[in-house]
Amino acid sequence: PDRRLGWWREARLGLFIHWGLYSLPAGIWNGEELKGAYGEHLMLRAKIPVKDYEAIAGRFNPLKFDAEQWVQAAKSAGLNYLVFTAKHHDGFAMYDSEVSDYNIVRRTPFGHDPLAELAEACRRHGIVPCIYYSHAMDWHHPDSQGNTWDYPGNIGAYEPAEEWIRDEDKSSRFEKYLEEKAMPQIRELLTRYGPIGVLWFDCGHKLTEAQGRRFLELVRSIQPDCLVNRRVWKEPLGDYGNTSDNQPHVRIPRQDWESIATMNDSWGYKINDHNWKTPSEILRQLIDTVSMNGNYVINVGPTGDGEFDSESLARLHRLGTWLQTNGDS
Ligand code: FUL
Repeated sequence: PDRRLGWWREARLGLFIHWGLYSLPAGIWNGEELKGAYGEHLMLRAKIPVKDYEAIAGRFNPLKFDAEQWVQAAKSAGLNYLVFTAKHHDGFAMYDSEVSDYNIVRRTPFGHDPLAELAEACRRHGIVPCIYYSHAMDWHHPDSQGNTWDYPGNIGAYEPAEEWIRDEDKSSRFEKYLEEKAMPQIRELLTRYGPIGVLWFDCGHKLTEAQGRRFLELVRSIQPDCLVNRRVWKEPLGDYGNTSDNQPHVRIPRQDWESIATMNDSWGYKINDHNWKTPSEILRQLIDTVSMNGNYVINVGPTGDGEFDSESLARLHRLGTWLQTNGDS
């Protein structure tokens, strides 16, 4: 594990990027504002039918997307790795996937593969490219978890593994989703974009331990040096632990841990989320985490046009200037 963790312990700081179809409605659906939930959870919270959610793709044309600019922003903020949402819970792949045509290249007028462009830009600037993948939940696939409004027989968004595992139909259909979509997409992600620093899994507590292990082993078999966070299942699987979302002060009593934080309340862009942490609050979280030997990953949710909004940019800028004056490199 030390061989794998070496670069990560040194890197200390990362940028999380939550970008997907949800970035376009930005927390508003049919004129109604999504309250008290993350922007990227819009589909679940507003119970948007697959057909209607799919239609967002037809309007998704982020012409301002510029991988070079995003990576430059991370670089000048002093962040050393970048975690990009290749597929979030909505099931839409933000890369060119042959496993499922429900992806940015095949379904949107934009037609670029942002992951390919980001991975290249990262390598040019010495930033380690990492991939977020929602392996347990997929609200688009008829056999996965979470979407019970289109697929009433499905595993519910908050149904623990101990419950659905006893339901033969639910568990065999969920296996089908794992075999036909999640695992093959992980394989694509690890064979097409060069060496990946971390495969950042999410909500693995919704799997059985055996399923968690299969994902871990899949990653190991393709890229043995790629790190896997514990959300692949839960303790003790994986290389390092994460705090709960936005709990930077909760230290995980292990050597290797990572705290993840938003700048406002949402990970995905939400136009009416103005609850921004001040630059000093963000700095304080960073310092607290690093002083307790943790890694700190700060999030930006780019807009549906493909840009970092000005509030996020201002905060990244502040981090960069502080680190330049006070950092050790
Ligand atoms: C959570 C997810 O449900 C959020 O949408 C976000 O991706 C966060 C980092 O992890 O579990």
